[in-house]
Amino acid sequence: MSANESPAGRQPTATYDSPFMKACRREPVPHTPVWFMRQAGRSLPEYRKVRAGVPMLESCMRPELVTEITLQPVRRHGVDAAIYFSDIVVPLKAIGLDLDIKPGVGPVVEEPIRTRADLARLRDLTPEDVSYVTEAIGLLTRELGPTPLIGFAGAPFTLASYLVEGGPSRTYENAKAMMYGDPELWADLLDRLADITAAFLKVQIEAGASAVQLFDSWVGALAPADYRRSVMPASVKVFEAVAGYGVPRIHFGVGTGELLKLMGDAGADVVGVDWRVPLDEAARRVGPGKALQGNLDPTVLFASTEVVETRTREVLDAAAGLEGHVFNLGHGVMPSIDPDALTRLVEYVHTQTAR
Ligand code: 1CP
Repeated sequence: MSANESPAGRQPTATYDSPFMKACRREPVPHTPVWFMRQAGRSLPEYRKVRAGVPMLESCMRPELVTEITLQPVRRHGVDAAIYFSDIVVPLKAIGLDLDIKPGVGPVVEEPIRTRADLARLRDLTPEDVSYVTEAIGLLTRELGPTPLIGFAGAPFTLASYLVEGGPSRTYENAKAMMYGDPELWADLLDRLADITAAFLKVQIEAGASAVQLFDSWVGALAPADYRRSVMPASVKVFEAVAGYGVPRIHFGVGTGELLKLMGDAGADVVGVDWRVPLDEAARRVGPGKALQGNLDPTVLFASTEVVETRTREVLDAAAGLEGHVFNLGHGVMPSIDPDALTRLVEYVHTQTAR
């Protein structure tokens, strides 16, 4: 280990010792760290400008553009972490699936995965498939200085929901029909996706990501018993695959009040909580030994500054007894939000929690 390397190996000491990383490790922090899911994106005029005329998936494959977009919210808001600009379907595109991200819709898969024969289309992901990710993270870690970079991937269930449905869904009827009706095919599908996801996270960590977040955004559609039986083993496999790197692993989903304990048990160091469960209650559900991330309702940002501050204070009060807290919204920044409200929110959390 050289002088400017941390115990975790790949990152500078200042990054390893940053408030975000300390909060993830449940160590004392100078102030509560803040970042926002979907902090890069359409809420920022500078994002809309550089993305003009470039399709979403193409923008994810251009290292200079990825670097610029990832840095934008760090420059503007002074957030405590950057999140790598990409999408959860990027590794699936990289292994050759015919999918696209349609404006105003989301990921759309030309031929959904519905049968055992379809599984053959899910080959392993190699670092060469996503060389642009390695390149972009190399550029980013040089630009970011001490600010940590969060890598991410979609969790097997949420990826499967797009692959089996063929696009966004409200009911996940085809995915759940496979899960209930053909548990062996379902288990094999999720296992394939776990391997791809783990490989994708490894690429990001090897390239210099300081932490990783597994987005199981839509897993709140499941009952706990079904989660435990049909989804958790695949997510456990992903977390175990990257455990040896020693980087914080964050596990997030929406509507997961009944799943928080299981999602922590799946192997996360930090459990993401949406706005439906107060953080003190979430901590009781998750149990000891985990930090929590969250959980201001993103729509609160459409209200006055006074209301935002009152609601933020409530989140911070509920978080006061936690072992570690990373402030975030309960889900992503909405495209129509005033970005100044986000800048003010970062400042407010920092001043309110300065120790
Ligand atoms: O042209 C555009 O601007 C398209 C909008 C967009 C953007 C900006 C999509 C399509 N993806 C993204 C970027 C993105 N996707 C990030 C950026 C990094 C950051 O947070 O700053 C991240 C983390 C994601 C991950 C992602 N994609 C998730 C998990 C996070 C979450 O919000 O729960 C999910 C579910 C997706 C699928 C997806 N991609 C895009 C859309 C509109 C959707 C959701 C579609 C649906 O409702 O099912």
